[in-house]
Amino acid sequence: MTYELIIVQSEAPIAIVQINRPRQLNALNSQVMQEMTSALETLDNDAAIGCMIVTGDERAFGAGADIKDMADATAVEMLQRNWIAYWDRIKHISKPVIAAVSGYAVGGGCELAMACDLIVASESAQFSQPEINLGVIPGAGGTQRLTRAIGKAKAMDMVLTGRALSAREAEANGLVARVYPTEVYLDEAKKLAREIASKAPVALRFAKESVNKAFESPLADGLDFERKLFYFLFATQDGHEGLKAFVEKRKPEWQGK
Ligand code: DAK
Repeated sequence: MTYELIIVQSEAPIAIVQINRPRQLNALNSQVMQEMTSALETLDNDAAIGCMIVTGDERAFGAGADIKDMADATAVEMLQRNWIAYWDRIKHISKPVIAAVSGYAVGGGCELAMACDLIVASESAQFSQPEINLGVIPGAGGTQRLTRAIGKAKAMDMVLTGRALSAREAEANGLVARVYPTEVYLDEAKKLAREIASKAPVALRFAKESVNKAFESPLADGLDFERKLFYFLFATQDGHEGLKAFVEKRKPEWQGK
């Protein structure tokens, strides 16, 4: 498949999906979202790939939804564009997805980063939900995922004023997992992706699902879900291989079975 607004690079066992609208600061439109979700789904079905990175460029991860595209849209047109379906498709990717963020992660850009499983940021990254300054509110998870990540006080501050969090603030408040100097953030994200991709694939998939479950269920249900996945892993070859390799003091060899 050929893409116009994203660049997909496969560096098995990882792959990088880069938004490529630098002149618009990687603002997201339907075509970008369509291409990105299709690329992630294709990579999710590629046995050679274990972890994906979504990124922009040094200046902007993404400056949000394309404002020019939305300026004259009616409510019904916005509804019919069914934008939120793209975020749902990203949510259903089974392999881990890292957002490697530098520069602006604004509005839908911040929401896209939060829809990934973890965020690696450059020191120049800044995260904001400035929709209030456009007379609207975040519409792709900005009031929900952000609040779960950083808590009510900081989320209210950001969503009611539009103020940005620096990379360091975002890390201190639990939005970002790791921060690196701008020159190396993408290399570091790739290293992390390779480390993740080296783990047992089924366990990786269940680990991601189980952590994500914590955002969507009461504790008792989440614990129950986790326990069932845990038992299931004892029915996999890799589950036994990992335990035996430890006992035999050798490196495990994963089969993905
Ligand atoms: N859309 C379109 N073009 C954008 C853009 C955007 N979001 N952000 C920047 N650009 C364009 C600028 O218009 C400019 O283009 P030219 O004038 O050169 O043609 C170029 O990118 C460079 O931008 P600036 O000259 O403004 O660059 P600066 O460094 O001075 O400023 C900035 C960078 C990021 C602070 C500034 O560009 C800015 O404030 N941009 C807007 C950021 C913003 O408000 N983003 C939130 C958009 S609303 C939905 C769910 C979610 C959403 C929508 C629907 N559904 C469920 C239906 C999401 C909504 C949003 O994200």
